[in-house]
Amino acid sequence: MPAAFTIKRYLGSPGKEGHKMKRIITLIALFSLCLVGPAVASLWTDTINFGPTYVQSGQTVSYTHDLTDNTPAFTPLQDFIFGYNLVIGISDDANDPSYHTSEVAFVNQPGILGDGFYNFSYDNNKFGMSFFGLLSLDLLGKLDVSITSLCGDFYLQYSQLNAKGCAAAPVPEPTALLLLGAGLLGLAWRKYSQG
Ligand SMILES: [Ca+2]
Ligand SMILES: [Ca+2]
Ligand SMILES: [Ca+2]
Repeated sequence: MPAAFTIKRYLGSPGKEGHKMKRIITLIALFSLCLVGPAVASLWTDTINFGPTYVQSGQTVSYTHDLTDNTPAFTPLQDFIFGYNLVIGISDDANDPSYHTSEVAFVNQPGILGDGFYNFSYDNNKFGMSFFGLLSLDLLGKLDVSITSLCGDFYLQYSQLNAKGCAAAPVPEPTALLLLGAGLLGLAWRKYSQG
């Protein structure tokens, strides 16, 4: 049944006082929902290409994923992120094949939960989120990461941040909302007083 027809029938059908009040309250509730404003499910992705960058044994490379300069941009305290992952591409330099089994890279994020050791299967490795990483993304739109070679040397290829959340939807014109609200309330009141 089309929504417009449902509302028309809803307002037009006779009923007892209690039912009418219920309808009025429903309409006011619908109007309030418009004022709060809807949010749109969003995915923000930020990829840093390192060129690649050569990392020698014991060396640390630090970088920051910044979602505030992306298109569309993440706006802290307006948009909201509830989850993310980090995909990091590292390849071996192939100059020291005897070290392949012992090379270790440590990936460090804010907090401890998202930290981990790179698995040298030379595939892209995925790291989960940490609480402090999530906090940093929500408050600043940024995530600090550092990669340290604990043993061996390799090439840092890229780092990709995938963040899931809600973007604040554009807020409708206040005048239009007031007109809509006044219209609905007027209509509801007329039905109520007629009954
Ligand atoms: Ca960025
Ligand atoms: Ca950490
Ligand atoms: Ca190596």
